[in-house]
Amino acid sequence: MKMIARVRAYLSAMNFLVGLYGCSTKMGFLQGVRYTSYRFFCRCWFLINRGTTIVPLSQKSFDKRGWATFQSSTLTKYCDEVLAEIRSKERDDFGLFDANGVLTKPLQTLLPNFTNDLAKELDPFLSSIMGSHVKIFYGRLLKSEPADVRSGSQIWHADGGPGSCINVLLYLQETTAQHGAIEILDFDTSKKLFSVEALSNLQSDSERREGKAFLKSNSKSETRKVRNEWYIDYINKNQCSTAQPIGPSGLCVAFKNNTIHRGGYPENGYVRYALILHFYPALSPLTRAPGAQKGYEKTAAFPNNPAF
Ligand SMILES: O=C(O)CCC(=O)C(=O)O
Ligand SMILES: [Fe+2]
Repeated sequence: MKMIARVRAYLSAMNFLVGLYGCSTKMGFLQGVRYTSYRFFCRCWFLINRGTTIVPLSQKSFDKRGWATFQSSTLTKYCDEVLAEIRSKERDDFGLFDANGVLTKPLQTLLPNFTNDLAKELDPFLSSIMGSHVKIFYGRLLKSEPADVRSGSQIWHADGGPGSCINVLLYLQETTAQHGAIEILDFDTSKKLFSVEALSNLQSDSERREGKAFLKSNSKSETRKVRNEWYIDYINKNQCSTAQPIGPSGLCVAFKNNTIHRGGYPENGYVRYALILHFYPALSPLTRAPGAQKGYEKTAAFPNNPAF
């Protein structure tokens, strides 16, 4: 029985590591390979149809580093207008954001032209880092306010969706460290940390305690907390550099869904408004995405079908 459990643990670690290095995801090779194959298909399609205009270097460096930023005066203008609209709505509607700071109305009611306006600006940048056209799976508007302790996405974590997913955070006002700008660990270091964790799962608890490796707890939230402390320890001991992109309203921070990050923890006296969008590879340009009719509500953490 013990032997079977050991073989199972090895196979599961193998599935995890091949998924991580082959498909850039924590979900394992068996689940993640469909998304990576579809991204490959979209990249080939894009390459054939775009010819020489593609910039493969920006896609490669994005894959390695795990994040990139973009800004333009049009985006700033757009985000300023969106924030003015939110602030005016907030005056008459105290329930505009829920207890978690998520907008309670469908995104389109607040931003009717949101895809078309954003698409024109973001499409070239996102296509260059995705290496293909892109489409949106969901969008959420977040208002982050000061709290006594970090919780949820404010502690170090990786989202763990498909490796083809790019998260985009669009700041709706000038965002500094005090506003709770996002902090990101590069993808190469993130992968190293995930590998140590996967390999330490093969050890017994006492072996792990000895090696001071991260120790899983029975509760999910407790495990997240312990993992966060373990990440902080690793980052400090190894002097890993973490990036914290800050900038004017309209700054777009794109990062790999599986790279380690934390954010949205403003200091007292500060508030942060940001739009979070999840992008996936597509065969046609964003401006022609059928999602514009369907809306961008979050119905699941990630799509079941990569070709949604
Ligand atoms: O609010 C933030 O800065 C972090 C958001 C986050 O963790 C995410 O979008 O996955
Ligand atoms: Fe996250």
